[in-house]
Amino acid sequence: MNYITENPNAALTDGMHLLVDALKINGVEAIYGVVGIPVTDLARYAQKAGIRYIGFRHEQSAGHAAAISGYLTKKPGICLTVSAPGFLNGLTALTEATINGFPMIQISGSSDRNIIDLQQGDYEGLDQMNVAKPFVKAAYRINRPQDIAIGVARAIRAALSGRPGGVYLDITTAMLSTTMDVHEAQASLFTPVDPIPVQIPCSTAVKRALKLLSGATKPLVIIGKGAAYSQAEGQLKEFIEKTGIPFLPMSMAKGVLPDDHPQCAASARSLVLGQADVVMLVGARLNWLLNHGKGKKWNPNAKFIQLDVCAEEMDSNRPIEAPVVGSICASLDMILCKMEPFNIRCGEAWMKSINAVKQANAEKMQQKLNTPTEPMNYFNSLKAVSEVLQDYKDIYLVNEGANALDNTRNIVNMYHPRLRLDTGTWGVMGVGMGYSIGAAVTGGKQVLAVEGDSAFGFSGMEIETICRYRLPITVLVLNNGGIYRGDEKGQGQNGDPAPTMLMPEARYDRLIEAFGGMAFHVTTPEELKEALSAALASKSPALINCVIDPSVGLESGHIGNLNPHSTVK
Ligand code: OXT
Ligand code: ADP
Ligand code: MG
Repeated sequence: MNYITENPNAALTDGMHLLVDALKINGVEAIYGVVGIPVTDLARYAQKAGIRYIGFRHEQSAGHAAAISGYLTKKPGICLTVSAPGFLNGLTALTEATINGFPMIQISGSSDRNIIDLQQGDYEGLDQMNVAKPFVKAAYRINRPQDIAIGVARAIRAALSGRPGGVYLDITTAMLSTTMDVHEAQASLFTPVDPIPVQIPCSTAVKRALKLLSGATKPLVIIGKGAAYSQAEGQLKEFIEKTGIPFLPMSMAKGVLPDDHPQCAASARSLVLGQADVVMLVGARLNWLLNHGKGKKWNPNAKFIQLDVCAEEMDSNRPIEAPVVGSICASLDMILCKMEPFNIRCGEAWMKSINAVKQANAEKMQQKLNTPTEPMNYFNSLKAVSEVLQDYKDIYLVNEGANALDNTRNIVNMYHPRLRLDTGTWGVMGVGMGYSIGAAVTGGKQVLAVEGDSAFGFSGMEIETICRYRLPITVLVLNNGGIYRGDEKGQGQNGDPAPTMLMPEARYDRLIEAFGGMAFHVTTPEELKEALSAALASKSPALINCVIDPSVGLESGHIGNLNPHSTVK
């Protein structure tokens, strides 16, 4: 329902109502934010107009919720913030969305331009648009209500087209209260046509890639979260199964094809990176997560094919022998269509050597999973989690921490696309509750968030948000009492705890009790299984405090080599 239908006799509307109408006709279903001057009424009007408003305790979590909603739906997630401090609180998430390639729009109220520009000390005064610019894909300001429709359309296009990303949309207090003729206002509204234009790759580029692949003896496909975002699972399945080529999923791409697929090489990672002679990247960048495509992890003679919508990504870290610039689905469609004459078929010997390593690593892993310890460690606790999840293969798994992240990624298999939501390209802590809330609201499925105790602390107050909206989210805090581990002794003279220390005896379960959610405190795998089963069956807010041995975590998890004084480079 828009302003005219709701107020048939009104001659005028204003910026605030018109913005709600513009969001509504552009299909915005939810806004994630924190209200205050000057956007409180905006949230009220949006709610009244049928847009779901989810109010958070901190803008960063609201931003993460919007970002993940964008990733899951290919529609920009919307975050609403107040001026200056609220804007800045949301900016980390907006930047994170840009780095990850998730479409998101942060709409922020801003104070009086005349006072800000002369630095005369306005209430929450900050030159927000210019502050945002270096961190986002695009930043726009709407100064007049008659520009709202265009401003929103520009924000949507910028967020969605090419490589998706974060867009900042500045709305001034003055604009929100400026009136205009209601009929002219309604007539200005529109929805942008084809905001994600399909980019068809050049057929020469596709043939070049197929020729390279046809000469490979040890081919490898690396599937990244760009492929997950593109919803390319159908084409990828066909390509992988027709060619017999092994695939390595990046963290958030786990489940694009199921982890138990016979061609999945996740548990033979070092082998495939070290030996593959032709590597086809599908929506994955050669950034730090792939050692920039060089160094001792990689076969120095490997040649690369890269499928990406972003032309300047090619050669960003090393030469790409066969760049295929285009939308992933369109590129894979063309590859499937043109591949027959190239007769691409992965040799048996390559798959056999991969299978041998997979089996050896699986046996090593089984041994760790099956070794009981007291207190629990990451392996026996996550084995319990993985067993319970066999009955919940279709729920979101949000995951952050260091050891809590790396071990969950390797122990808990994913079976469906876009269900694993984690720290992503930046390795950032604090996404946990925002992602959980955004996924639950957007996807309508229940969520399990597996959190390190430090990671949880970054957004823990959103437990109240989860309880307020009665969302089906279970938070499992793997509590080892610290960042990486919880047994370090402080080295100062005054008895202060070590920099990595948190409180090992902390009872995170008591937090959720304060808001009426289900609380569990567990110390054995059996208790964990029971608690997790009950929590997931309830489909209501729950938190499990799971006591992990403080001495078992690795410094920085699997990326300890990145520490300046690490000896494992
Ligand atoms: O082939 P090989 O032999 O090599 O074996 C590999 C696989 O084949 C094999 N494997 C398997 N074997 C058997 N079975 C299965 N299923 C299987 N699967 C795999 O296992 C090995 C390893 O495989 P993997 O993991 O795939 O490979 P590898 O080499 O590890 O992969 C490399 C990476 C880089 C791709 C991968 O590790 C990865 O994706 N890593 C992401 C790392 C990351 O982003 N970490 C988060 C950041 S850490 C740090 O920065 C933290 N901070 C600082 C901070 C941050 N981040 N943000 C902000 C805002 N402020 C501060 C903080 C505060 S973490 C952190 C909190 C930590 O404390 P918590 O309490 O929260 O957490 P705990 O650590 O639990 O205490
Ligand atoms: P991962 O961390 O899983 O390796 P990255 O975020 O590094 O994945 O890479 C994702 C890549 O996917 C980005 O380079 C981005 O440009 C690309 N991408 C995203 N959406 C599409 C799309 N629809 N078509 C083609 N490429 C895409
Ligand atoms: Mg910890």
